[in-house]
Amino acid sequence: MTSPDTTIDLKSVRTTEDDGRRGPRPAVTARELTTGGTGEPYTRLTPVQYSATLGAEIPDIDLSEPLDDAVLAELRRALLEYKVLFFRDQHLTADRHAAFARHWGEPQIHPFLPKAGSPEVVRLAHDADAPGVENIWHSDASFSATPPFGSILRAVEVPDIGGDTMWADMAAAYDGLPGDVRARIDGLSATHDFTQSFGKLMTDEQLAAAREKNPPVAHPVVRTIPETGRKLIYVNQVFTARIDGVDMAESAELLDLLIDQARHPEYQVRFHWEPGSIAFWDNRVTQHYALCDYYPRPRVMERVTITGARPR
Ligand SMILES: O=C(O)CCC(=O)C(=O)O
Repeated sequence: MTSPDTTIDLKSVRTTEDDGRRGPRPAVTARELTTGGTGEPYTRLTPVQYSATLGAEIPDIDLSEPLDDAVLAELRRALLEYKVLFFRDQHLTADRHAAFARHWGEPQIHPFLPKAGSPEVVRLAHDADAPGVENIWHSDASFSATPPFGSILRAVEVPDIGGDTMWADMAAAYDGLPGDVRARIDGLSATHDFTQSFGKLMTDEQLAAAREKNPPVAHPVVRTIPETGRKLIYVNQVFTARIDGVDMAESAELLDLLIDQARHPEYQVRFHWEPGSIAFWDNRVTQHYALCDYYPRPRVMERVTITGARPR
């Protein structure tokens, strides 16, 4: 007896939301992925796009020099379009780094992370004695009532191999959610809390003092970027403790599903650092993950975050 032909017809794989190919978690269905930019041309910058929906390098710019209003306006537009901007060969001092950040708003003082001299510059230094810990998807300081609008990270010392950082576009991820999941999460809020991350490294006394100044805060699960009107998934593995108003099982199920979206490579960009590299990300719409594949070699970064508004 001959065996039946088990070849499948790839045309039968539709780009519908009802895609049962890969089990219970939504997979990325085939659709056109774009940055969502306006299409308006750039006249002062020449962004070089890295990935389908996010990430662009901005060549031919010197961030140590004063920047005129037209360049700043195009940088702002590029940040909204590409969500993370990369710059090479900048070699800024910490002061000039903070001065560049001030173009976009007031630097936010991080309540817990070590500083590099000035209170607005966070220093993330890792080596054999202090292994990297940023290899988990997150957006910076979402435990704050007004989380940073943006973060500007500068490579101070980078390993020759490894130590890349990845970003995920949570607006593209929201767009890719099945309609029934979007219907479930629209209008929900979630509690964000530093206790489950930074809090674990504190003494009881430190924790009590830190909680007083940084109480748990509720943010919408679906956040909207006012400038673009784009909706995005605004929960992350590091700081989101629970979805409010549903039972713990449903909260865990939804958080698991939503946090998982950052892990789809279709929504990601990856950046390899060189001495003098800078990344400037929109901390509202992206999450990031710093690979810890360089241990025990040293890697030193400095970061300035820019105060944001209350998420809506
Ligand atoms: O060191 C990196 O590449 C990213 C650091 C990070 O996760 C952060 O600044 O929040």
